[in-house]
Amino acid sequence: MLPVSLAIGLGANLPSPAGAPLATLLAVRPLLEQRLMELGGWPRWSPLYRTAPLGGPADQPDYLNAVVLFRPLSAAALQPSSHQATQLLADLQELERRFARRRLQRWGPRSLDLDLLWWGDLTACSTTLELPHPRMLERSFVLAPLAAIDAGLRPPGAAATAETLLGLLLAREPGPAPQRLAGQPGWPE
Ligand code: A4P
Ligand code: MG
Repeated sequence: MLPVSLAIGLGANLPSPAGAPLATLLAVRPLLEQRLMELGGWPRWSPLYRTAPLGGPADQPDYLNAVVLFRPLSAAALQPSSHQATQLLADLQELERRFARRRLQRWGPRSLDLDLLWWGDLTACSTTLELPHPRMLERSFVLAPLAAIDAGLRPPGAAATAETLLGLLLAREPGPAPQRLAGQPGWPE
């Protein structure tokens, strides 16, 4: 299990100015990495997954999903203030806007979604920021990438590892499991 960390979930199922969802995720990866590096530390990227849409309109396209797990080096960066977390979320939303994210309906299709899953053991419960992300443990599109980074990882608030939670979820959830994509230039995992 990795020590306390910061995790961000990425998702896309509509084109953006960068192109198809794959092009969007390839383009946003270095920008997100640059923002995280300001905290000092190193990122671990999950593989990309093709996932069936969960919730929202019935006819939306499949998603591409991934997670980046970041281990800050300094103790201070592992104990963020809610102000720092709010600032990071604002920066994630600015990135979403750069890739033409529009909010038209809950769980609707999107060109780019960046969710702050957790940051250290910070808890927050406002409409603008909830931490840990309240639905992450029920989402195979979050758990599969997390388990691929580290099968022994236990997300904050979870009673079991990401891999165990994923197995339980897939056993009771109808529909196709997240499909891991092969590594490629720009996304080698
Ligand atoms: N917000 C509060 N806390 C956070 C946080 N920790 N991270 C607020 C990100 N945002 C946070 O977000 C709505 C509001 O949540 C924002 O104003 C923000 O300040 P949003 O991105 O507009 O809406 P959303 O992503 O549709 O909502 P939500 O509740 O985060 O949805 P989920 O649970 O992330 O589900 N199916 C597949 N296969 N793959 C997907 O990626 N994504 C969703 C969204 C549904 N189905 C999916 C996927
Ligand atoms: Mg979101």
